[in-house]
Amino acid sequence: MPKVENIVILTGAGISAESGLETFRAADGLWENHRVEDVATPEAFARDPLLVQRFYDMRRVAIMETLPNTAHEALARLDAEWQGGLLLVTQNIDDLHERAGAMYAGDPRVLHMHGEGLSAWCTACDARTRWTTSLADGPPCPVCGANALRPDIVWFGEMPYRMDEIYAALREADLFVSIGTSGAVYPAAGFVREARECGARTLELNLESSHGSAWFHETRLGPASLLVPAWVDEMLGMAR
Ligand code: BJW
Repeated sequence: MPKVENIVILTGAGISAESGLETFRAADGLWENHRVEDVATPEAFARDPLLVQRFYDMRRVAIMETLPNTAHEALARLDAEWQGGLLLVTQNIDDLHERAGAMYAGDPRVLHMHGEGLSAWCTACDARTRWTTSLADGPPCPVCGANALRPDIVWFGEMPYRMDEIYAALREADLFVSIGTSGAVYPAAGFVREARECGARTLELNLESSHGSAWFHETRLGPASLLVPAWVDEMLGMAR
């Protein structure tokens, strides 16, 4: 492989599956007979805020009951030891990358493009507050007091966070690695194409082929808990 300096990693629900968090397209993507696409939208929130708040209350509890697995830990080790550029973009709203990174000194380089489950966003004053309890009871915003808190989540039809930063990193990347994502949701599904057209080598690690597999130079199939630590060993071995 040519020399690698800058790495961009994209993770999806598959990396947290072995920690016990269900993926979106598992269980037919249903929650209490609602399609996830019908809960995770601003229109759904406007129509039935309590339903949507209950969905995310449940997700918040699940996140807090879950632990990082060996795949999160391996990426945290790569982040701590990799001397070149590295950006870990996650579509996941859990904090398992951060918790795995807490074992190492310094802040992990993690960007949550679809928001964070343990954060509440006040649509009145725009403040974001760490949140670990229910939002369904309609608590006031701790900053401005308005009853305008919603989950700090990017729903369908909304702009994912920090896209400029992500595209800048993709343009500079020598290696783009996608882990445990189906490639069904844009714009994340288009990152492989962007990185490849800008000259990066592209690698996919997934349990099974995804919608975007044809765009990758290489696909390795298997569970993230095995594939990711093995790949990280390879990368750190190469750098020494
Ligand atoms: C394992 C494993 C193991 C299992 N080991 N692997 C038509 C065409 C193109 C786009 C659109 C379109 N119509 C509408 C759109 C836009 C829309 C979209 O993409 N819709 C699609 C349904 C087509 N996108 C948007 O609206 C986005 N905004 C947007 O586009 O703004 C405009 C814009 C334009 C241009 C530039 C920039 C912006 C917003 C998308 C927001 C997504 N939100 C969600 C829910 C919120 C978070 C939450 O509630 O948790 O985010 S949807 C849901 O899907 C969630 C996920 O982050 C996201 C991706 O899912 P992911 O992670 O891939 O999970 P799965 O379940 O799909 O796949 C799991 C994978 O793991 C599988 O491949 C398994 O094999 C694997 N796996 N176990 C390894 N052990």
